[in-house]
Amino acid sequence: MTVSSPVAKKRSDYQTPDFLISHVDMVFHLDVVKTRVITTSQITRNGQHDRPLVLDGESIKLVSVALNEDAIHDYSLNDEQLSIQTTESTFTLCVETEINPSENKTLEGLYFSAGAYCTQCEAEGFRKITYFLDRPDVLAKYDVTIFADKERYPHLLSNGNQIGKGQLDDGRHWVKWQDPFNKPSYLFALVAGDFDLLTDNFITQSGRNVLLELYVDKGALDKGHHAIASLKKAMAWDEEVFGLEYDLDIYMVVAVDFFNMGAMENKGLNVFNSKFVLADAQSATDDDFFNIEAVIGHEYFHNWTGNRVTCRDWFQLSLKEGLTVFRDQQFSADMSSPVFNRIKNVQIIREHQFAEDASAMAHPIRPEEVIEMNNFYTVTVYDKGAEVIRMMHTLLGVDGFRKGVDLYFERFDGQAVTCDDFVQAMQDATDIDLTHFRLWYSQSGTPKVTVTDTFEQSSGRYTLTFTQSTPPTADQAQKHALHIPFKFELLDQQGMSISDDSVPELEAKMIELTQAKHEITVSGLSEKPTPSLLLNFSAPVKVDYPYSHQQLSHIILHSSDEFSRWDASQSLYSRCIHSLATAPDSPDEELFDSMLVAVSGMFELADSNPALAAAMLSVPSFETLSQQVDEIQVEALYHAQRSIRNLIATSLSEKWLALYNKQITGPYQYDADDVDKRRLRNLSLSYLVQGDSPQASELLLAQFASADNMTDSLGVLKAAQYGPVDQFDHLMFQFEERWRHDPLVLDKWFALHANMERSDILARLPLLLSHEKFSLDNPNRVRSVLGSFAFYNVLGFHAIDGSGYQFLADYILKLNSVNPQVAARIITPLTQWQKFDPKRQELMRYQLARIADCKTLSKDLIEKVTKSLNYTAH
Ligand code: B3K
Ligand code: ZN
Repeated sequence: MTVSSPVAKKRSDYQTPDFLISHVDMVFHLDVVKTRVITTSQITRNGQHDRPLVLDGESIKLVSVALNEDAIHDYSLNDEQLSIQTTESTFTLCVETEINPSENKTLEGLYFSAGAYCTQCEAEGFRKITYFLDRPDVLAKYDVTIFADKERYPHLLSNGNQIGKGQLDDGRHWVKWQDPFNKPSYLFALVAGDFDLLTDNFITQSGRNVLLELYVDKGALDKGHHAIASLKKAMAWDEEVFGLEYDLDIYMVVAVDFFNMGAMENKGLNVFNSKFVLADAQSATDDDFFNIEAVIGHEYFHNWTGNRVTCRDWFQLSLKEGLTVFRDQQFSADMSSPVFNRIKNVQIIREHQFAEDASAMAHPIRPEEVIEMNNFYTVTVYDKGAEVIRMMHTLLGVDGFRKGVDLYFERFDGQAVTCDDFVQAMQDATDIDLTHFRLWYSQSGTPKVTVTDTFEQSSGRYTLTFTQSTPPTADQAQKHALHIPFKFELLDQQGMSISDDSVPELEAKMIELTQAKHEITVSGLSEKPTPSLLLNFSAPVKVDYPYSHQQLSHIILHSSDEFSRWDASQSLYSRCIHSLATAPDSPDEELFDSMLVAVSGMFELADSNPALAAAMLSVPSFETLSQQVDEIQVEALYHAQRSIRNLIATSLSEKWLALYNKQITGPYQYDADDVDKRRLRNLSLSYLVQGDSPQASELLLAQFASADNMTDSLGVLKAAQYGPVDQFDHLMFQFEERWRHDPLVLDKWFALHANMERSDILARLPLLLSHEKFSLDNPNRVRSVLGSFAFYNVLGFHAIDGSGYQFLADYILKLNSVNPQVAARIITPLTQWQKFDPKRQELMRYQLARIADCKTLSKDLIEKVTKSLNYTAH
């Protein structure tokens, strides 16, 4: 079936704006159903032309328009634009609009939820507030005055500095804000509500005092300390590593419960999903603490990479997102374990970005065409974008990279620019030619580097051949060779890294691949070395080399790069799992034995490098394994993964028990040592339950009863998933009793249920959705039930009768009219049908077609469903 779709915007069609806006004065009269917004803009015609002023606007009521203070009526208005014909070249435009914030469930524009007003304008939400040139290359200074009832909304916030406030006789009050920095409309923010406030301060490197304010739900003040501490760390880190100092006198963060994504970097007034702010030992896991630090950092880092220098148009999104993700990754690595962080980054790429490349949504990190911009906040733009920045960091070196970033700010501070501008600055600052490298911005897909080698015993000559190719993607048939910094080393039989100063690539431990094929030769070797390839995942590519399992074990023990030791462990597990999936009746005992010997050795690392040990002792996820095969055989692959885990669990049960017992911690503290211990403890516990260890049940109950923190409580529930259903249900019941008042903890409970491997899962999901605490209006809830099920409940979602797909499709149709952005996010697993067997492909496409038939489908869903249904492999 072929369905038609709304017209896409193309990157190549970019035109400079016809008009510029230097100053905006906004007045908000807040009301839950009838908010009035009066926007007065100083506008100048950009260049010589007589085109009309065309302003964007959506889902708002136009009340009046005045040009230079005279009311006008001869404008034209449609669902998306207000068009005004004028001959003036500089003028004042006053537009009054009316909004219904409580009806706005899209959580974009101005909305009212849980008793507070809040805005979300990126990417194109400002047009749901007023008619405006809602594009990132129109930068203006904003004054904002907010009027609202004082008792219900004591805090009235917007960007910049507070410059006035007052009280009216009717119970309302007002506050006026002024942002001294030019900004695009997507960085505008307004929040009004009754919050508890946590304050702190930070002295910048130049000695300025910055007031830090964290606004949280009433009663949640104690859960804000980690976020504030993280913010201070991020501010200090950016000064130290990039020389970047905060530029306003106040930095505000507001935590809200209803939010479409993680957080938003509005100038001086970040709005956060409460999930990435609130934490205490009892209710938040170590991962939550980690994520809060990372997201607080990410939004803070945007102040320079995104706000001071922003994007010319939305196709350039990776300019700010790829760079800011790279910066938050470096920050997290510096705050905790670099190798553990690198592994996490790479897992996201392998599980999700490679899957996106293999699907109909494949796009380069700088997309070429877009229907709904919100669909392009993707793992490709963000995480592959960060990998592209990381490759430049590798090619330029730490100092070269810093010089490039310095030049970028020197040239472009206060401007809206392109990805090309960024790369040019990196090149000009270092004289390193990045012409070829730029192809990473326009070419989509996952490159594959195939490595082969030969060794001549008689002469000791060893030749390594690297061949790169990128398979065609849904959006692009033709691919070219990329500039790939490929790190590697050669290990001798003692596990030493071989050096030879006549082979510069070997000395540098890196070869820059620029053509389809490269070869290097090393002479005088007495034995064939083992190549350890793509050290630290130096490029977002797949590598193919015919490793023997002895070679993998050798790398696990000896590579000088910790990431590669982990990577080799994952290759070894993958090999076992795929071999069992393809031949379940004839297990390769020799391979399995050698894997078990390697695993056994990993326990030795638990004391000296616990973070690495924990990562190495975990087998690859189903999602990672799926990207290693051409066609996913759901049951075979899933059960093979379970069997290999069981084998590791049962064969090494004594070691797991000893490891469990060794992880002794005092009262909860979020510090690296204790985090490692809890990680190893809970990993051991889950293996003990999987291996049906006689102590398992007792350990689960004891840990559940004694845990003083959420990491250990949740560790019990996760492990209990592998044990008897009755026990799991019982623990879940107790957990719900204890935590039903806490929305963030309840999300974890919902997610655990939705992920459960059980034959009656499709009958249980409706129960979850009718739970009194479930609401389709709340994105966190939707993600925890529907998102967890679709993304991670492999057997339930992919049930061969199609019931999982149908279930998701039913709810996507419901969500379509509530929150299209969230609906378009959770449809992703259904659009990735290409790698499944023909029967499942048909079932998935059938549900997509059902969704496509909806007459009122949002642009967000039309774009994804259409692309997916029209997908043809090149
Ligand atoms: N810039 C925002 C994301 C906006 C998403 C709009 N659909 C958060 C971030 O990346 O920091
Ligand atoms: Zn971001």
